[in-house]
Amino acid sequence: MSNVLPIRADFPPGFQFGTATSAYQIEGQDFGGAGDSHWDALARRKGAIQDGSSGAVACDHYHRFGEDLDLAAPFDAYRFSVNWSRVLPDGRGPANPAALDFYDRLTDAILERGLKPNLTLYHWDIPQALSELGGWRNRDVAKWFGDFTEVIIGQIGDRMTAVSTINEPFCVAWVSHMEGAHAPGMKDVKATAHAMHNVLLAHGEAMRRLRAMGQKNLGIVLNFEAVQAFTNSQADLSAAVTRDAVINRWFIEAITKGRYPDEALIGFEPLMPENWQADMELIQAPLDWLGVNYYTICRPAAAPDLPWPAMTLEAGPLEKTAMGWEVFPQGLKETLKRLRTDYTGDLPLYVTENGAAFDANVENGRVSDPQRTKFIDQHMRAVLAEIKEGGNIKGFYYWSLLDNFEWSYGYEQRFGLVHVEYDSQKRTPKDSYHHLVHAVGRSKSD
Ligand code: IFM
Repeated sequence: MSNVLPIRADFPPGFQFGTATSAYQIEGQDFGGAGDSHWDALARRKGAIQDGSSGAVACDHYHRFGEDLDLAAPFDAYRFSVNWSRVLPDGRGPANPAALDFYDRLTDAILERGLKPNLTLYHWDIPQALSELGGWRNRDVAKWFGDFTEVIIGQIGDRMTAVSTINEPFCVAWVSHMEGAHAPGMKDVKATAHAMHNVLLAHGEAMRRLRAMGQKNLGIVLNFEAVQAFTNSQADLSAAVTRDAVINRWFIEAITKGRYPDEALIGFEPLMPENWQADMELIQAPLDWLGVNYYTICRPAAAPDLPWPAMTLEAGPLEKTAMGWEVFPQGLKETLKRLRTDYTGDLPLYVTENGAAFDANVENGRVSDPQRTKFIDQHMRAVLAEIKEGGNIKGFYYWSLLDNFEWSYGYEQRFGLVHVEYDSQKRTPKDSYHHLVHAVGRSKSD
């Protein structure tokens, strides 16, 4: 096989290659005594999930994790999450022994394959019992999440290489409470303002508990997008500034500078939880690393008739993935550079998610997906360009190891390096998987 991707030797020594997954998207909520999560509740709402599906079975990873980890094994690290509603089916109170046992066995299986476990504590599966108490809108979520953190870290923390608190707080807060696209499916600016703050408060509280437990190598995973105004009109340019403040600046600015951007506070200030300023010290807890998820570019256009933030996101001219997301690798380079120069300096950064959905079927035992390989190539080169300019980028994780439950898109969008045929649960590594293993897999080029 010839090399079509940058190879391990192109990256600095010790650079970590990995794949990423999340619990609700692959495990199968029906198994092992998991409680109802707010995604189960949303999936019961007619029309909420495009193909009417849920995470009930997903990739049946609960039973098939050995086979899946064999597929992850050629890389250095494996990023996965623990499902809050599996560990604490009612959100609080007694832990589910089957869940603790499952994550114990999963951890050992990761280690047995020589993979470094990179654990995400929260990847969107808050128990429905807590969602009914207000979920991320309720300030108590910080205590609930802190307690959950202690339970699961007490069980598997001793074997983790790295731990992050929350995956993509922007999606937890904004996409879920403002756009209504994710559970709990709300469209309410006050709920969003509270969630935007409480998700950071919960991060800060979890960091405090993790440090107190002596857990090492702690981070958070934020998602960023390139932002370009749809046109050069003053109104669109100003919509772009607002969008940038909400998606790209809100979380990192709170964590590294202890403040929220004025351009976002304009919309949120009157609705923020009382005395939010007093929480900024906890939120600013120092990180050991930052996870960066990057997929695409967005193009805000002013829409003065809509309520704040009074904008729509328009399609641009670039090549698109099956999600309709434009392919813009330069944005990854710019994001990493901006983080270095404006926020994180020399802090280690990991690209914890980058990937693309493209549709490709199994034909004669093979899945041909050249667009995905090209996408990976372009984004790996963007990382290399930033490293060359002095960026302290320590790793690159492809999203995702497997095709899986893509939230409100159900099973219709396929991000995996490995194709999953959901009826039979048969896994077929795609061509992109073979290319990536060939380029950076441990057995071939270490
Ligand atoms: O599938 C999601 C993942 O759960 C979080 N980051 C983006 C991915 C693709 O949409």
